[in-house]
Amino acid sequence: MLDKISDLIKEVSSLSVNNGEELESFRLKYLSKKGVISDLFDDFKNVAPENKKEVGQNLNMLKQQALEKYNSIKSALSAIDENSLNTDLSRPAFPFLSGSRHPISIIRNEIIEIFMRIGFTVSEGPEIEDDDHVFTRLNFAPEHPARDMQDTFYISRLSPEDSSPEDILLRTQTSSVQVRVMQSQKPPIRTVSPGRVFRNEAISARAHCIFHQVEGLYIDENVSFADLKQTLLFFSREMFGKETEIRLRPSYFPFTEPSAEMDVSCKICGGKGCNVCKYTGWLEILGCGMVHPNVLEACNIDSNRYTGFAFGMGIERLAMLKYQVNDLRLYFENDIRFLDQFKTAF
Ligand code: 2U9
Repeated sequence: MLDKISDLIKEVSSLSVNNGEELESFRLKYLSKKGVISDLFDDFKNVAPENKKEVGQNLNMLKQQALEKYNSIKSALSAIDENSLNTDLSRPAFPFLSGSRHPISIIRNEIIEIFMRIGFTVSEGPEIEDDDHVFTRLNFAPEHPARDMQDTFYISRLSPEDSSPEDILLRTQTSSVQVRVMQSQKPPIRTVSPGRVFRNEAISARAHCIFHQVEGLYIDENVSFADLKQTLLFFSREMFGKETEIRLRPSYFPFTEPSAEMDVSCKICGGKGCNVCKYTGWLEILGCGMVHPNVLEACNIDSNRYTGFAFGMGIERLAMLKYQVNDLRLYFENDIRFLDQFKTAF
């Protein structure tokens, strides 16, 4: 009997059980009432008394070993069962909600990156400004209509009728940042200033009281109008494609002289005329000019030694042209259904 028990111990330990069915066969063969171990216990009464102790110990060892093997395989198989429930490949995927860049940020970054490639730095400044940096040093006459309360949001104004350089207001253009750059740095200066600006306008599909600009400034010795034209041609071709043409039309701004407005050839119709370019073949995208000597002097830069060019563009206008979304309000409402459509852009 001892030999039989020791054979069974070896058999139980080497037996491989891989699934529930095999485990049940194992239980029936070794552990059930009609199993081999139970038979051995029945035969135990026939063992000679002097062998009872040794046979009994071995028999108990066999039973214990079979039980432990059964229990450990049972719990391992039920863990596999639970795991396979968790990795049900037919279950719908967990929805990971990813954000997207705002269209205004996408266009702003594109503009900044193009100018950075040709040596422009990025400068930022306060949205709450004083009259001195927004108007006076930019050569706005004291009675200029832009200073009017109907056009500018004032935070504090010494007199409702007259403007004063100490008046505090929301900046109407980011050139105020560049005034600060000129006051604190010596030429050569090559910088773009992106940011929010504020104008006292009724909100509609075509106008908003907040919008975004990128303004550029380049000051050095011998900077000419030809430099301005070539820089803007480079920018336009990087932004709108290498076939793009530009044209400059004379204009007027207090801070530049001469001043111009720049159009790019319409990318949609290739200049032939369509409803986007209103059948002109051209789209107006920015204003520009040579920095007025009065502005250089007001910012402590010698206008006999240095010249410079400047330009400014509204980002919403570029976004409207690029994405053909012509209601300005959509750019400010942050409706997820609108923003989601810019997921593939970055
Ligand atoms: C300094 C001096 C001059 C920046 C310039 C424009 C022309 C211009 C408009 C475009 C559409 C504003 O957003 S908009 O309404 N801007 O036409 N901006 S030149 O001139 C400067 C800048 C800084 C020190």
